[in-house]
Formats: sequence, structure tokens, C-alpha cells
Amino acid sequence: MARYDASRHSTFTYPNAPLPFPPARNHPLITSELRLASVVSTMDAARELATTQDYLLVSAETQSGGKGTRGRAWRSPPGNIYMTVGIHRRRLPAPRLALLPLELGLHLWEESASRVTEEARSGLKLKWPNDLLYQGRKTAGILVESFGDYLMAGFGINVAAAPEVTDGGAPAACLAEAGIPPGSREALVEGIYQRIRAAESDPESILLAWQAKVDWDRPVRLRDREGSPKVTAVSVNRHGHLLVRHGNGTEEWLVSEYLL
Ligand code: BT5
Repeated sequence: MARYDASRHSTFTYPNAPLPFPPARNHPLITSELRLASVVSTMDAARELATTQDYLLVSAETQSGGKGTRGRAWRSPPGNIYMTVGIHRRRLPAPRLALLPLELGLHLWEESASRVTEEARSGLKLKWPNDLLYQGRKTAGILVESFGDYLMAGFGINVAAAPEVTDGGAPAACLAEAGIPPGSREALVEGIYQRIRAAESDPESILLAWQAKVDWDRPVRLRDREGSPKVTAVSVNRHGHLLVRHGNGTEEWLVSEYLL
């Protein structure tokens, strides 16, 4: 079994990575933030805000056309978090870019876990590449889109409400069930945004931290494959790809696949 083992990959060499990483400290960080009441999707609003900033943040109270991956809809009632963080490519050297989905999931886990009750914390897990689950039910999802010089990372986090899922997706949960105090929304938004801006973690520590937050025993389904086959996650590599084992014992690396 080949779960990621830091001792076997102790040196990460990315000869083509733009330097410096993180960018020089004397380079001022240029950012923009926008808080909105209601939008169609914070992904679209973020595109309008993007100019040349290093990072930008758009958040909204509700969305009328929230988007998931592959054209799926993201249900967006009030009380939850809908935010998009834009990251300029100059802040995304190759090693960070490769593991960005896992890095984003980790920020989400850290900020959520630090606010729920101690007993609930062990029920919070990540699912590849970056869903947050509480007791096995989907609590948050992240959509990453490319737009010009930016990668736009959209976070939908069920804080107060777990909407009913009627399109064949997994059932939802919300952080209120895990005891997050009312009124935590803004701090959670800000916490995730700060973590993304301050991220300095090296690939190795991202992989190790990420692995520790996954429920490896939980079988997952490949939602977009015929018959939604059930697979078991085996390991993750340093490109952020996931190795899964099928029922017949064959193994396959997933690069980008939706798991139910
Ligand atoms: C995701 O897609 O998980 C990415 C969701 C990203 C939403 C954020 S909100 C802020 C920003 N603006 C946007 O317009 N989008 C981003 P995916 O893995 O494809 O999951 C979508 C599936 O999750 C749906 O097909 C449903 O089955 C289920 N679902 C929909 N709404 C949900 C919710 N609120 N909670 C849990 N599951 C939900």
C-alpha cells in the first residue's frame, strides 16, 4: 500500500517553479474585498472584481444560481457561506498550483474544526479533492475555475442550513449540527481568506496534513461513471492525484473525478 510517505520523498525538486516562493516579503500584497447581499453566483461577481490584485474576496448572503462542478447546482439558502477567493497566478508557483485543491480543503477543515465542539471535531473529514464532510454528509464544497490570470476558488459552506439534496448527490450536513456558535460566519470567511493569503506550507506538509483528515475506510462512488462504481481510496501522490481500488482489485489514479 502506497500511502504518501514523506521519508520516501524527502526532497521536492521543482526546477521550473517560479521563484521566490512565497513571493518576496517586501512585495506589498494587493487585495480587494466585496461583501454582497445576494448574487447569482460569487464566481461571476469575482470575475468582475478581478484586475491585477494578488488576492480578492467576494462573499454573499445568498446565491440565486450557485454553481457546483460540471454544471451541477449548489443550493444556497441564507445562513451559509458563499465566497470566492481569487488568486493571481503570480501567487501560484507550480508546487502550490499542483496541490491547490488539497490546500484549499485543508484551510476549510482547519477553520471549521477550530470552531465546532471538541466532540464533533473527529466527525469532520475531507474527501478528495476538497469536500468537507460531517459524519459522512457533505457540509462544504469547493469549485475551482480559471479566469484570465486568476484561479477562482468558490467555497460553499453549510453553516446554519443543510439543504435537501434532490439531484442524486450525497445528503448534506451543516456546521451548526457540529456545534459551531451562531454568528461565526464572518470569522470563518475571514479565517479562510487569511489562510489562503498567508499560505507558506510546503507540499510535503500539505500532503501529510491532508492525509490525516481523510476517512480512508469510507468507500466512495464515482458519480460520473456509468453505474457509479464504488471504489476505495488507497493513497494520494505529490501531484494531488488519488489512487483508488475498484471492486475487482484493479487500481486507477484519479486526476479529477467527482466522488459521491
Ligand atoms: C461542489 O460541487 O461541491 C462545489 C460547490 C461550490 C459552491 C460555491 S458557493 C460560492 C461559489 N459560487 C458558486 O456559484 N459556487 C461556489 P460538486 O462537488 O459538483 O457538488 C455539487 C453537488 O452537491 C450537487 O449536485 C448536489 O448533489 C450537492 N449539493 C448542492 N447544494 C448543496 C449544499 N448546499 N450542501 C451539500 N450538498 C449540496
